[in-house]
Amino acid sequence: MRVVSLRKKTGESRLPPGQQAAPRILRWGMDHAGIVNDLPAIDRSRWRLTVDGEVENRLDLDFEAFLSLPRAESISDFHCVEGWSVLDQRWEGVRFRDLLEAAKPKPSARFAWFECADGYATSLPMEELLGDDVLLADRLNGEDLPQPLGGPVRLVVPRKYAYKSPMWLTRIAIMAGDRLGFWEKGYYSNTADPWRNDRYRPL
Ligand SMILES: Nc1nc2c(c(=O)[nH]1)N[C@H]1C(S)=C(S)[C@@H](COP(=O)(O)O)O[C@H]1N2
Ligand SMILES: [Mo]
Repeated sequence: MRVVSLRKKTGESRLPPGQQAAPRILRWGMDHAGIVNDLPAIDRSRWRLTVDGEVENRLDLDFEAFLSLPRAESISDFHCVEGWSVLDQRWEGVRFRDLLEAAKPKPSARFAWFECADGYATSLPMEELLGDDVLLADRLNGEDLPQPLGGPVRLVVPRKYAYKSPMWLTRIAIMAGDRLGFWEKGYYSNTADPWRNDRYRPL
């Protein structure tokens, strides 16, 4: 009896198949999929985010301009494809759809390609990016987003495995067609749906 209620409290029933709840830690160099050995050092005062491609209004934002966009907050769970999940993460930042609106997408805009300061890249179809819970986050759990977790700004897409939540964002290219990201070119799924246990690319 005690074990059952404990599991409910820790939210285990909310976990997608094959996932285990874990505390949020600064995972740098441990078990995120880091592709470089050093943290990309990006000072907020030097940070820039470009939004280009299939848009009428190319954006080149500094941090101050980013902060002037409409702000939003979302509490969500975060699922790494390697099997750990962190529950109830409070992200604050700018909704992807509000940033997209500022860039005035052309009718041809169907995918977004995300580039990061460490050389990582990933992509998502537009319809997966328009939800209330999809944020360009600069704050997490009431603090400025720490650099090891993607600061100054990362994307958060809670309904996908976390390799679709790129850290240290530098560029968003809006595209008419898709292209495969860093892990998706290898054996990870390009659709990446935790609720369907959709971890690997079909052979
Ligand atoms: N730029 C960049 N973003 C990235 C990665 C990366 O290596 N580089 N790893 C991804 C993976 S696999 C995971 S699990 C999460 C880790 O996020 P966390 O540090 O908040 O746990 O970042 C994702 N975004
Ligand atoms: Mo991951």
